[in-house]
Amino acid sequence: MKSVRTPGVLLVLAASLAVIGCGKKEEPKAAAPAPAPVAAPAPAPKPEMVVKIGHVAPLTGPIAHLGKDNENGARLAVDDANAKKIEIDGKVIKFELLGEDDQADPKTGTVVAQKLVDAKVAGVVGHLNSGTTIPASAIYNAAGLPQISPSATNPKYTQQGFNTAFRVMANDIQQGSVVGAYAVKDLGAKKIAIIDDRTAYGQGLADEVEKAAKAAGATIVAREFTNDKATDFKAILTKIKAKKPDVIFLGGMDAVGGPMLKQMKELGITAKFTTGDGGCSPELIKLAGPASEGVVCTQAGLPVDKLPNGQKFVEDFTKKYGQIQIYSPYSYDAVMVLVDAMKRANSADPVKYLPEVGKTSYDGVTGRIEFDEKGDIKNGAITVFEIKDGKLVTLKSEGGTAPAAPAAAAAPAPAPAPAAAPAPAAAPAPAPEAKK
Ligand code: ABU
Repeated sequence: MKSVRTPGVLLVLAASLAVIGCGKKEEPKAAAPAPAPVAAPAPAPKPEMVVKIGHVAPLTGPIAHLGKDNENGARLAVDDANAKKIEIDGKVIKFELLGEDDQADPKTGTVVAQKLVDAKVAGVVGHLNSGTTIPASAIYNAAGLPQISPSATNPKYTQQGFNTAFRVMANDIQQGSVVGAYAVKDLGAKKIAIIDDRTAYGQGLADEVEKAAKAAGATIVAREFTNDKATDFKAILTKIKAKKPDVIFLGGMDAVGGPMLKQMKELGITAKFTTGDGGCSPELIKLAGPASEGVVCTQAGLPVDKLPNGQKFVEDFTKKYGQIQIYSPYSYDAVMVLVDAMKRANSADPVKYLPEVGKTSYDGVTGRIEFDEKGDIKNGAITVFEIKDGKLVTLKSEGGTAPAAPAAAAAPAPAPAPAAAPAPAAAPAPAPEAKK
């Protein structure tokens, strides 16, 4: 049998340790610090992508004020779009406006059009003049770039078979027929004298007015012309005075109309002066002064300050840039139509989003925007104004589609109506009122 023996010294040590162990009061242990919360990793910022939009208008020369008005409208749209931090294809888009000056000159128009193509813009808003818009449109078309003119009204622009050409206002076939009929039926003109500035717009609109006035029963007693840089019209006005017209129509811009009105007054011509959208501006009133009283003119759209989305535009624009001339609301909408098409295509590549431009149904500051197969606005509007007490006063509108009024941001949800009434499709004709 194996004997187990414990050595005496070990026994003593064990006993001593037992005594020490029993006598020690255990110190309270400090609570272990809670593990630091692991911070959730900050979401990676979405990548940014710059999308360039071209804009072209005359920024120098006699109608630079209109070119700047157009460009400022486009600039406001870019600022508003950037404030919305629009995402396309997972990227936050930073829109940049590349503004070019075509000096209202057809040749310069094609040069700056190519410059924008080379700068790889995604689309173009412009040009202002029909005479520059039409030749430039061939360059944009060859590059597959969507182009929306906010102001060129010559019908030829959208009659070339280009799937890239669009306009957001009525054309001069519509405008000419309204002006010609108004001169005869509303102003009672039997004898009409017509002057144009030999531009694509001025001459084209004058031809349409002549056709419509003749169809309504008037006689054209004079057909004279000048140019878009001229400031002395005494020779042609003297010839016209001898024909004793009831109405004079000018196919030209406000820079020509202003001094022409002053010289009509100096020559004692009392015929009613009428003109189209290019002369229907606050600048005409400034240039002609009291000689502008009673002028009747048209614009190729609805009065923006009477439209639900238009009122905010008028406030924002005038705060930032001052008085609206004519087309800035249309250049604002033209930018927004491009942006809207990019969003729907989820791409800023012109190849991918161009087809969406044609399918646009957009409620802009100028009304509902939809395009026909040629790229003209569907149901374009013409508004007739008269200058009274130094202001453009709406007389009547034909055509156009106003969007439904936008919901007030903070308004409580309305109680459901028993039966919803359909929103009227067409804008009611605005009551005569001064245009802001
Ligand atoms: N729509 C009048 C001014 C611009 C243009 O068509 O030439």
